[in-house]
Amino acid sequence: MTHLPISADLIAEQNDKRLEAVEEDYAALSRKLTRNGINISDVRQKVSDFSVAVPSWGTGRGGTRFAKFPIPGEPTNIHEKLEDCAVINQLSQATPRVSPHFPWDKVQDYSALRRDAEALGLGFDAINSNTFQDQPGQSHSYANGSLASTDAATRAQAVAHNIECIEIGKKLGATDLTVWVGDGTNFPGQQDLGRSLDRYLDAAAEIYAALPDDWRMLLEHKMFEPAFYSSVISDWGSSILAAQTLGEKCKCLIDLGHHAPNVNIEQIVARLHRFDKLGGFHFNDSKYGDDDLDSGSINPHQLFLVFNELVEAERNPRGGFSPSYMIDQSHNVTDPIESMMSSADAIVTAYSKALLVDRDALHAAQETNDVMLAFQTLRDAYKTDVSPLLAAVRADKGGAIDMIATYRASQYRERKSQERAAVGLGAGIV
Ligand code: PSV
Ligand code: MN
Ligand code: MN
Repeated sequence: MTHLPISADLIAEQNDKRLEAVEEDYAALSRKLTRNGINISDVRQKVSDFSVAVPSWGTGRGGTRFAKFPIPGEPTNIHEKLEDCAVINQLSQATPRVSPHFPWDKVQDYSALRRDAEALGLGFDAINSNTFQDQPGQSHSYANGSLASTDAATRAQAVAHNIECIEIGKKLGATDLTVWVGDGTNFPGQQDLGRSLDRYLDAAAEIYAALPDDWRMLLEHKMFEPAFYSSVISDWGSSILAAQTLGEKCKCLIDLGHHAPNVNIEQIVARLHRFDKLGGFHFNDSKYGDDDLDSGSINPHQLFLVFNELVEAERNPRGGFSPSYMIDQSHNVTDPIESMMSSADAIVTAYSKALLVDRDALHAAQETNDVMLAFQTLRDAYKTDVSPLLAAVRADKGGAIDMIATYRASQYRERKSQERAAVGLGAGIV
């Protein structure tokens, strides 16, 4: 029995006001696609089947190391976070899973949490471990690294935490463990660059050995921060080498904010897929570094090009194709529910546009080196306004045509600000 947080009547009432306009625009889009030889129903089915997970940690106001500005009614525990995730999913109909982070998410009873999630129409996605911060009462500090620490007891503690995350994940029905470590150095000479990777690989192999058969370990690389001179798993090269060393069930996860400026991320997608190591994504956007801004807010074209490679990869699966899609964002100045609905929309938009690329025309232009035609084939798809299609898919599934307007009309946050305890001030999270 599901108990969804937003009234279905309110959604229907809000949709009624907008349905006629959506139907008109949808019919025009359908005619345009038919002229291009595309059956809109085929695209509609794929869009309807698409989903992306939301991060439990993204439901609260994030912050910077300078400050955090909480809003009234933000969640104070994992149960309230799930409730907010259910709002995002109910209105967007595109985010049915939550990716938790431990020990940030404090849980007494994992089976009860799973039941809670199910009652809200949610499941769990990749479990994120955390060995980049010390926790109260922890025996060994991560100040000098975790899986790559020079101290064997610290490495063992980091391994044990990751294995505990696998155990938690089993109870929650997850099948992926995402491992990001902040290990690295701030000074030349601080650590031996070769030996620190050796230590990381040995420790990671112990985690890998604890993976159930149907699980995957996703290695998330990041160029810098918190370490500013070198990071142990700094880039996709280090990541794929580690994943190949660890084994078949180890794949690479791309966080869009974790690269040097101007890096061609879509090419990284193609490379990882080529060697069957593309495991998943942390979607976000950035202007300067790992800004964790809303997906598609700065560079929606890059997001489209990433999805163009993903659609290409799906059609040419080689060893397989099942990347996990997750949002990883920090919402410092917006209501996180609104940001994540808008982000999910940007992600589904990029996917839908990538589905519209005339692949035969593109491949023919590539084969004959017709550069402009190849580029225009991508551009035609990118220019297409798919919003009526997305709105129709959402409405069909019980979601909102206008997600933000419907959310505001529901007064959900106002209600929660009466019910929930206030969140403290303080600096934010990584
Ligand atoms: C690190 O910057 C990261 O992208 C990892 O995914 C962490 O788990 C997450 O951010 C924490 O916000
Ligand atoms: Mn990330
Ligand atoms: Mn990050």
